[in-house]
Amino acid sequence: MRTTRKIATATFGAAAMLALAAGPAFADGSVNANLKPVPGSEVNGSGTAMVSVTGDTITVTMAAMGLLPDNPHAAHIHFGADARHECPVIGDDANKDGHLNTTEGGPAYGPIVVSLTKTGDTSAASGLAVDRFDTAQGGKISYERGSIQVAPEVADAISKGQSVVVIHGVDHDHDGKYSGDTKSDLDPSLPTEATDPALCGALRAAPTGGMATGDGGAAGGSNAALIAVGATALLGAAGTGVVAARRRRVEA
Ligand SMILES: [Cu+2]
Repeated sequence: MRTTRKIATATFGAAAMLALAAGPAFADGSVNANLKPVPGSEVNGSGTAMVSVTGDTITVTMAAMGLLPDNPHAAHIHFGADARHECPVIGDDANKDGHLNTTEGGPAYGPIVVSLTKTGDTSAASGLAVDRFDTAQGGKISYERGSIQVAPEVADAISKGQSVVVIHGVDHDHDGKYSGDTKSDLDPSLPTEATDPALCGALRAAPTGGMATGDGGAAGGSNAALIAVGATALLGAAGTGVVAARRRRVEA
């Protein structure tokens, strides 16, 4: 693993220059996000997410804690061309009830473009496929899924740092379950607690300084290694090496 990482890191400088030279048409790359509580959610949690883009496929790694335990948490990548490409602020609380529902966050992060399900379909159609999302045992989510097919414009938006990760499911009344009289804006058969955004983070390109040192910042060691592997993917021609490096990382 150590060897792999050194090689990958060493390749990065060249990859970065290549990406700069190639300009915006060069879409592959990696972005990451610090997940923070959505204002008004009363969630005391945090997390990180990382997405690497290769052509029209993405690999997503996500970890979060402080969520309502043992209940399904829908999680998505959101993007809208007209959105602010950010997490919502309390000023987005259109009905002034002190909480943000998913729709109220729309102007900030746009509609669902990828459903971070554990199995099966990952399109927006699976946005509320509660039986296929993580149930956050102990309030924690640890998620990794590769080979997720996305539309070309979505891959492009993610690479450009315009997409946002949102984990849903809150517990405003602190009764340990999704409940309450207010219905979900997404599915009136569910309480709004089941779908209100809990944690959010805008997926941005990783700062180069954090990758060079491999420590400090929010990325942390293993993320830095993943980012370096993603950067190696920029080299296109080094395709076989990338596959080998990815395998090694998964085994590590
Ligand atoms: Cu969402």
